[in-house]
Amino acid sequence: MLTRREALLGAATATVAAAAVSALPAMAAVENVEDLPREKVTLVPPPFVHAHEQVASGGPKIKEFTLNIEEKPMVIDDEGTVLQAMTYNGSIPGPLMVVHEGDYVELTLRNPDTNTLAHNIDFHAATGALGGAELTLVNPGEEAMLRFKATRPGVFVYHCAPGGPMIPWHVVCGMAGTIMVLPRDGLKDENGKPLAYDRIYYVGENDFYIPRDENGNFRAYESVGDSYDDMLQVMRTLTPTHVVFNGAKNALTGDKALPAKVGERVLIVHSQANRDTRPHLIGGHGDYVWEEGKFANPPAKDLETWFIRGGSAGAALYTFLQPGIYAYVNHNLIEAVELGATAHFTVEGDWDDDLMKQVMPPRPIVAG
Ligand SMILES: [Cu+2]
Repeated sequence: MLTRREALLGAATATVAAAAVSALPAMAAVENVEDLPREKVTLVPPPFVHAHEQVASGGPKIKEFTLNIEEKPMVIDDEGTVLQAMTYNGSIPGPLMVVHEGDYVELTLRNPDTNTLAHNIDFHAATGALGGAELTLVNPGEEAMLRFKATRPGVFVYHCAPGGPMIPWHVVCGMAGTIMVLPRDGLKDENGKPLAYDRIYYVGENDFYIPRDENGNFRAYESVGDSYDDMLQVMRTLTPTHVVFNGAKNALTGDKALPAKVGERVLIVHSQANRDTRPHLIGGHGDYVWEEGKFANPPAKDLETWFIRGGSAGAALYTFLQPGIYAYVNHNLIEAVELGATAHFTVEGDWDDDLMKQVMPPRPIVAG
């Protein structure tokens, strides 16, 4: 007869055996990660995006990235106002990283000894360990390597999160970017039909909080550390002095406007790590918009303005149908015009009279 003790022991042994069996494939799977093909990715500064496949041609890979943290002064408007910035790879925003669902992101985060502060990285695309922030805190002169599996498709913010009041300060001083995790078979419309893009641009929006002197002029500081106390006071007002795309007012206008051609499908990835925003393309639309930026959800269609929640990235696909200059703005128009949140697309191609034609030019109204 099986005693209760024997039954329990047996059950325990069986459990151990089952655990051992189930552990085997898991361990094998972990070992297999090291056997996956590797690809070293060279990042490029926004608004541009490194070369990548939209539909993955093979199985999962380990994608290797390096981000160098740079603390440095950056001019953020036409008046020469200087932000003591903190950046990934020297740009605001940090570069857009592209992988496919199921790939492993292997990031080397370097904090050179020329910097003064500790930094790290929190990937909203990652699971556990504060998005990786817990594993990547590096002092000047240190580097850390983090690997995570990209399990959810979409565009996701990454940002510095070194703890306490350092978190918002590092973010509003520039330490945020985006990773795009594409479905292995690419983007799809609401019916599951493939969607492709001919160009991709990455617009990273920032709110800056530059302290003013007693005369109301923006103050300059010797180093990023020097700016902290004063900036914190401005941050606490929740009223930014600048709201800009890609690190500075007019960073994406004039000769830095975003080129496109009539008929091209342009994917605009837009992030805001700290604050809500509402992108709008004047004279254009969002043909397909992933407002929340997550590609497992069907895109919204024909949007006039879309909403990007603070702490997230979104993606909008638009085929330009008319040539001309298109302003791409945060449709809080005060922020667009007064604070800087405006970019321009310069679109070349043929005009389509069917879509728009001036049927009567302005002329005096004749009385009677
Ligand atoms: Cu930082």
